[in-house]
This record gives sequence, C-alpha cells and structure tokens, in this order.
Amino acid sequence: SNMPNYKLTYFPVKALAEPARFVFSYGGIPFEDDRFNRDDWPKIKPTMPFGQVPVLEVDGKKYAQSVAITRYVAKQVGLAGKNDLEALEIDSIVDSIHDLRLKIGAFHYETNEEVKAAKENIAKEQVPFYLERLDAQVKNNGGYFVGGALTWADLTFVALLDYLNFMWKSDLIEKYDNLKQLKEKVLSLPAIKSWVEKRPQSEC
Ligand SMILES: N[C@@H](CCC(=O)N[C@@H](CS)C(=O)NCC(=O)O)C(=O)O
Repeated sequence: SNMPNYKLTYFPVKALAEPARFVFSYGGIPFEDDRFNRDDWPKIKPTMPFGQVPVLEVDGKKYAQSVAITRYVAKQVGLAGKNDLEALEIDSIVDSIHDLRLKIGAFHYETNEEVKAAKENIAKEQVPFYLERLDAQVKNNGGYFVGGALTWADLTFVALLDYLNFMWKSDLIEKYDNLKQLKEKVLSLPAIKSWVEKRPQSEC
C-alpha cells in the first residue's frame, strides 16, 4: 500500500512534538516537519481540532494530541510492544512521563511569584519520586522501559528531556544512572543521531 502523506504541525520547538519526530525518524518514515512562527498562532489556532498543537495531518485530515499521535506512529514502525500487555505497560510509562512533565510545568508556567515559589517546593518533592521509579523501571527491564527492548516509551522520554531540563533549569537525570544510560543508548541510534544533527536548533 502507499505510504500516507504526513504533516506534523507545531511551534518551532521540540517539546511535545519531539517524541513523534523521534519515532518518525527512527522508522525512516518521511514527514513534513511544519513549524509555524509564534506570531502566526492566533490565525492558526482556530483551524486546529482542539485549538492546540501538535497536530498530525494524515492525507489532509487533522488529528490532535501528541501522545495519540506518537502511539500511532509507533504502531507503524513496530515500537508499540509485542502484545497488548506490553502496550499497556508502555502506555502506563508514557502517561507517567507526562504526569512528571505536568508537575514540572505547573511551577514553570506559574506567573504569580509567590504561588510559583510554593509550587516549586511541591515539585522539588514530587519530581524525585517519579525519577526514582522511572530509573528503577529501566534497571528492572534490561536497560529499557518495557520488555527489554526499545519502544516508543524510551523515545518519548529522551525526546522530551531537553524540554523538561529547560523548565527544571538543571539536568533532571544527573543522579539517575539507568536513565542516563537509556539517554545515551537512544541518542546513539543511527537514525536518531542523524535526526538530532539535522533538526532545526531550538532551546526547548
Ligand atoms: N494534551 C495535549 C496538549 C497540547 C498543548 O498543551 N499544546 C500547547 C503547546 S505545548 C498549545 O497548543 N498551546 C497554545 C494554546 O493553547 O493556545 C497534547 O499532548 O498534545
């Protein structure tokens, strides 16, 4: 069958679009990496299914939600687990990674300085709780999150790291050896390496 035409639309950053970009790149699936200027967002927003991005267009039809998009691409390239139970474990890890992301974002995006300080204290307690468990998950599963093999959970975590570190303002995984090894392993995959070399530069 013919390969669909893929266009992934997002702000000119890594953040929530980078997991899908990693999976597309890993699988060698061509996609249009559509990055709009921030000034154009008010014009683009009403054209998006739920008023947000990332959005994947498949043969002209738009689909919202970064995790749904990444999972779909992962299925196309064989990174979605060997069976339904592995798929459940992958989903569970990916949702926990996004819970961690939301805890970090809760204080990063807070504009009231007093509230921000309070939220930062909460995050300082919550973040290690997640990282300890994610690190143990990799340790107990042969150096990957699930099933002793690469899945889109691994690509999601490593793809999001720059964004998480940007919000956290320091190296989130500095003290977590298994997560550090996972990061090195993913970044040394030839297809990921070449994507990281050729992608547009952005801070987060
Ligand atoms: N749950 C959604 C969240 C999407 C989201 O928060 N998008 C933000 C950018 S990271 C956005 O579009 N913000 C602009 C706006 O809401 O107007 C996903 O994972 O795709």
